[in-house]
Amino acid sequence: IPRNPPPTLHQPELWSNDFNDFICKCLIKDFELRPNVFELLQHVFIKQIVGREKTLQKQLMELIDLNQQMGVIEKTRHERIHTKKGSYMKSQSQTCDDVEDLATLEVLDENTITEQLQRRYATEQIYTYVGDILIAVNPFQKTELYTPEHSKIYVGAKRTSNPPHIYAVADIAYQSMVSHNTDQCIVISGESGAGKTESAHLLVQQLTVLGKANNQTLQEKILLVNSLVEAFGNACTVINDNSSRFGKYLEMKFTCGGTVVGAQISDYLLEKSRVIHRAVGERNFHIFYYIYAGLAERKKLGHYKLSDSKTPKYLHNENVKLVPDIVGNAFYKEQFETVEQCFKVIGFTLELGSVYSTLAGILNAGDVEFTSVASEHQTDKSNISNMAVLESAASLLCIRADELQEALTSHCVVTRGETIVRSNTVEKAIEVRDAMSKALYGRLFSWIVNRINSLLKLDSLSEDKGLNIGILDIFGFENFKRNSFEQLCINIANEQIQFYFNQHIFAWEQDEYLNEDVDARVIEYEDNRPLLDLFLQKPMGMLALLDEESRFPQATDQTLVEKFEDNLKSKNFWRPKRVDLGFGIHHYAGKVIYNASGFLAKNRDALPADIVLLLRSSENELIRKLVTHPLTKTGLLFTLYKYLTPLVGDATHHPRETTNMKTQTVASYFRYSLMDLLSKMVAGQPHFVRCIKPNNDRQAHKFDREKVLIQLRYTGILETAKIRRQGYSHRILFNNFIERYSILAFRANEEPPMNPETCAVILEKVKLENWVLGKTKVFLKYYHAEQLNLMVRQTTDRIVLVQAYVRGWLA
Ligand code: AD9
Ligand code: MG
Repeated sequence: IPRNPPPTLHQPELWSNDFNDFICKCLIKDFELRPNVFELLQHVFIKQIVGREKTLQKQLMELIDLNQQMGVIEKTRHERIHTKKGSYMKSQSQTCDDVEDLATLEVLDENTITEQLQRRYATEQIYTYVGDILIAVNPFQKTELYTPEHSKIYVGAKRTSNPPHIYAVADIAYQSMVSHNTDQCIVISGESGAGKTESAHLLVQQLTVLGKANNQTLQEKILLVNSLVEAFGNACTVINDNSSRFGKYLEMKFTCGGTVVGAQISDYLLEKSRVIHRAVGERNFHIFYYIYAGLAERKKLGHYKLSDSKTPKYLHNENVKLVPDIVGNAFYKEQFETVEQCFKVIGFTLELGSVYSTLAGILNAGDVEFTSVASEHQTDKSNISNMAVLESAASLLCIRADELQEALTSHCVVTRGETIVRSNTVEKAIEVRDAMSKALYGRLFSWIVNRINSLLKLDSLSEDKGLNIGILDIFGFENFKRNSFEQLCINIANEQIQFYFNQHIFAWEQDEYLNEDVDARVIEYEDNRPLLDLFLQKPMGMLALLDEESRFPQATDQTLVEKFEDNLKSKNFWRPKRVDLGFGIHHYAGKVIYNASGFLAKNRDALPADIVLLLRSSENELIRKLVTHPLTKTGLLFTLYKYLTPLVGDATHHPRETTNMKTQTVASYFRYSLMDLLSKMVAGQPHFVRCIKPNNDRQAHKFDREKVLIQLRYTGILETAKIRRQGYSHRILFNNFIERYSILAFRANEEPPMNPETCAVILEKVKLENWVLGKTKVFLKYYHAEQLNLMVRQTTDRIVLVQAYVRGWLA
């Protein structure tokens, strides 16, 4: 008899009555008692209660039988890790008021949710679930959450057995991809500086662990790609020192067995205008500073015709001095080495020099200056006032200086079949110069992304086989003092993503209830469909109107705004009084006043034909490539547009199909990339990570409730919490349900009929409540699924143990 038998074992009636039954009941019902029961078996039962062994053996054999029928069951125990403070461990940290899933809260209002997030944030628990959505509050400091031990415990673990974590999202997406054989898509959203890009990195990191990249270099490459793309696509802004100035969709490719074999990146809407102009306190793309510092270190500034004393115009900033702010900057030097290393690992070797000279060429071009010269026929002609700089630019771009001069200061017009050369005014010449710089940089960026893609192409598997997990990291909603064309595009993209989110969470949920005759209370939510129609409809949507106006040579930004006012009939659009060229949009996330100044030029994004021709004559192969290939991407899935039609109001064409390169506008390309992005997203099963910025000062331990509340409101988290609680987040086909869970209610040799009644029997047997049977599926609350899975696991665990024990015993 065990020295300290648990209290139940002292109950004499249990001892004297049917002891066998008791043992078996303990084994089956009371998991916690198991160790004691085994001890008991060993010490007492076998020796003393002779004659009853047979019955016991028989019952145990049945269990073994069941076990075998279920195939090999592996016992996986995820060992909890202990952090120094011990606060990380769920069991220690979770007080009764502290929840890891907001959808389980009894009281569900804004205040409670904010309070929960704040309380968790105070103890460095930055992650919280709302049903199956992860909220990540930016800690603004290094945390101990990403150690290899963390990485390990989130592999294949039940979601509730560890605290919420971004690694759990990676795991859920991965397991769901492998077990359901479907593509997955992780959408990360949040405002600038909320932590989207960091989250994307962490996901990629964990996915390479899960995907067991057996090929070390591939794994290395996938992780390196980020730093390379960020050097070219990120910049220091007033909000974030490493702000992504483009949207990124990274697809990790896997074999059907789940081994990672490659990756592909799509980029959206690089903010090219940053090359030529930045708001106060902001900087150009990182790469310019990196090469400046790196080339200086190697004493190669001269080779690339960069000065070590005079700051190029494109890098001007109130408080940046070339020396020592850039040239002497140790961080930039280090980054330069990293970038060069990335280039090499990824497989760019020959082109490095060309990349540097293109960048240096852009910087030099930015310094070309013009003066106005009076002429007999035209009052304002332009001349180049610093020929030496122009020559440097030309030599870096490997074109002829006189031809560059001509292309900048004049243009050809064709009238009545005759080609006439007209001089450019100083303003026009500056415009052409900047257009060239923007175009070169934008195309260089796309080229790098394309090259990366071809180098990360799948190792061993053809494109159409295999599975993928996409990770979307796209700029959040923006509302500045002055909002221009770029903000409009960004906000439309966010509007579209919000719509997708709503569709996923609310509409699809409701649809399923309807189809299955399940009565679920209709949840009210803010439908932003009217806004999408306002922007994207044809021919009267805002982007279509913008395109139409861009085709008229005489149109101005003023006529554009008037056109908007005349045609856009929506309560979400208005013209504010006393704001020249202003118009307002009431976005899902709030009201934004835009200034239409420059809209037409930005939309046309015209690169004069003379410049294109000139660059095509470059002796540098890279530059020739940049201007020869069209900007549009290849290999896109047009067929999906049909699928998208209900999403966006109308199907659109690939711009290249209908318009030639000359007339392709930013708006039409943008519409098209939105479609492309969405087509990829809707094709996979979505997962959402909502990043929250706890304060505007980038400070650790500071939680601004008002600020958080606003973000919760416009990311739809409150509605999400509600619907997750009220709705049925798990729907399982009857057959699947019975296959999975019949073990909980039936014996191994029983074959229950595949019908809804069997499902009800199982659910009743395990005493779950509030489930519903639809026409074809069992509707479960999200916590039901977890309870059921836990019970299955406990049962199988028990069987494994019993089997192991009995094997030894019978032997
Ligand atoms: V933007 O829209 O590209 O301007 P993001 O991408 O949302 O923005 P980012 O991921 O760049 O924000 O995060 C901003 C900064 O917050 C980072 O540079 C880190 O210093 C900080 N951060 C974000 N997430 C974490 C984290 N999980 N742990 C530690 C973090 N620091
Ligand atoms: Mg970012």
